[in-house]
Amino acid sequence: MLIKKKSPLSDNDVTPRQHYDNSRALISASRRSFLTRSSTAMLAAGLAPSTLWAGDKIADYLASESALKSELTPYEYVTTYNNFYEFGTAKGDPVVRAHTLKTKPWSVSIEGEVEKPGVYDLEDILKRQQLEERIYRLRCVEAWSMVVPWIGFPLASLIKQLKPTSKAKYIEFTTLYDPEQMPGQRSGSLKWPYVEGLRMDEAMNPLSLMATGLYGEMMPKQNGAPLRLVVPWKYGFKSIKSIVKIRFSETMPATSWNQAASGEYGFYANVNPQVPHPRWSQRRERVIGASLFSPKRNTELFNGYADEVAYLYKGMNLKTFF
Ligand SMILES: Nc1nc2c(c(=O)[nH]1)N[C@H]1C(S)=C(S)[C@@H](COP(=O)(O)O)O[C@H]1N2
Ligand SMILES: [Mo]
Repeated sequence: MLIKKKSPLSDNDVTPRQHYDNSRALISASRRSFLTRSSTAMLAAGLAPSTLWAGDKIADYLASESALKSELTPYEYVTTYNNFYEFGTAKGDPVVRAHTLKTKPWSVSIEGEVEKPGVYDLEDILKRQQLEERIYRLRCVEAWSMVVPWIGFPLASLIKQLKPTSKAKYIEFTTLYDPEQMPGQRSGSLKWPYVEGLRMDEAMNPLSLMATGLYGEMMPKQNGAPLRLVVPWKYGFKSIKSIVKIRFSETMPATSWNQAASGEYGFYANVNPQVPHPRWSQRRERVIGASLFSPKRNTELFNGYADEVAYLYKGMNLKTFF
């Protein structure tokens, strides 16, 4: 069933950041009832508890979210310390260079094993989604981390509307390719365009978010406007920015960092302190925005989201499938 609700964030209606705290309260209130209602409906439909959030899992997530509020990374860091190689490889490059990205109009091509392929205007996609706030930890494979209040909608909600066929086992995302707008694509720092992917059950997990904003505002360009993925239990490179194509496929997609160095960056890329990167440990993380003298944080299995996602990897060797 489609949720036909106008998105609370339209262009002429951007929440000024000084009002952020109020708007956040509103969004989270509607989100809470939304989550509760949808999970009850899924239970009523007899879906297996492993594929959805039972009531206690929602409670777990909401509890962890409220704990995260006190750890929010300041807006200034979230929007100036970025990885977005399309605009250069230094952390400070995207914020000064991403202004050349044209985010309007924006369309997303839906392809592959799906009943509703086609090129969709982002505005039309958003009209059918209920935006909500999600406060998530973001753990980069480079061993630093942030806590970001995203605005977005569950990837599962979009997938259900697009109706993948029974052959669809994976979902592949592609970033815009346009060296005029993305000057970093004139260099060979990666093979362009940037591609990422998930297994279908990972994509359907309620934590997988399509984000359109942060801190109550429209997504800044350097953070992947106008539409990016956020997968909080995986290393940051899975959370692909500025998405123009979503493809459903029977086979595992060839993803950018895995193609660039398959011994260093696996397809799964689940945050795991027990599996070191070949060139550094993953046991600890530098908290961006914290004092230089603060101790590092201990990295958690699945970035702290094990209760919500561990079932996806039951029986899999996480050292082999890193
Ligand atoms: N298209 C694209 N998406 C990308 C990247 C990139 O270089 N290009 N970098 C990834 C990495 S390594 C990280 S850690 C996150 C950083 O997101 P942020 O800048 O919003 O914190 O974006 C990910 N998504
Ligand atoms: Mo990253």
